[in-house]
Amino acid sequence: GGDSGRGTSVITRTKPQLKKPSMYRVLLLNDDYTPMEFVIHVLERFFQKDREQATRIMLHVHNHGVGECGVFTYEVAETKVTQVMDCARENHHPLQCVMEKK
Ligand code: TYC
Repeated sequence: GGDSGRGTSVITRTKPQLKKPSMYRVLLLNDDYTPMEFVIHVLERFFQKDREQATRIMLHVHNHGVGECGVFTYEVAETKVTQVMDCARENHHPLQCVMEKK
């Protein structure tokens, strides 16, 4: 801040903000009821996976309880979670999708 001669200026930030955005993992959680084919469809539609990648991720979630769909900035991750949860609810499946800071 400018000092007009009486020593009243404040310290202003001069360092340029070049921080990388925080990244968030989007995860699918296993359950006993959502059809495997529906999970594969979700991975293809919302995470741009091909059939082979989608099948591998779905089976990982099925066998381990949780698995990563992708890593995104906060707003993109939040949008993916909402899209998956809305799609699951519309189709009456209990599929759960969450995000976590990396
Ligand atoms: N466990 C489910 C079944 O046996 C399949 C499934 C996989 C469900 C991944 C959710 O995130 C999930 N039909």
